[in-house]
Amino acid sequence: MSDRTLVLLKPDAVERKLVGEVVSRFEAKNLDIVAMELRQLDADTLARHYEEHVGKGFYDDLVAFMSRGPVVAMVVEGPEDTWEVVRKMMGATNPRTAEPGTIRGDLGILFTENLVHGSDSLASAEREIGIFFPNL
Ligand code: RTP
Ligand code: MG
Repeated sequence: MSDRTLVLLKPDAVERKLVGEVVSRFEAKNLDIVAMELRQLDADTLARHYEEHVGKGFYDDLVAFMSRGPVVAMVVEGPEDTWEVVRKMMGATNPRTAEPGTIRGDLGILFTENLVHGSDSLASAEREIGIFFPNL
């Protein structure tokens, strides 16, 4: 059974021209990209996407960062547990402590500017795909 998750290549990844590098890693892992679009996010979309973080101390900085330029929104598909496979490839939230070999561990340094988002559960994946690609 195939299984999908939402990935966002954050504005820092686009600015630093790391889109190809990150997409290559997902392709090398033999995951399928079933949707992909460059998109400027607005405050409403971010409030839906990051609903569990609305009102937290870091939320305004997160929104400012996530809307400072376009993101690449993607739906990635694999055979099973795709959200978990992608999160493993992304590494820990803080790039400074993310393991080498992971996207964040290899390519990032700053906490907020951690290059990539991946859904954190199957339920989150379904919810987030519905926000970004409601017609899938
Ligand atoms: P994401 O949702 O972006 O994939 O990241 P994540 O699951 O690894 O981390 P999450 O806890 O969902 O946090 C979302 C983003 O908010 C920023 N953050 N800052 N200052 C802080 O304490 C703090 N905590 C989280 C990070 O940029 C994180 O990616
Ligand atoms: Mg998260």
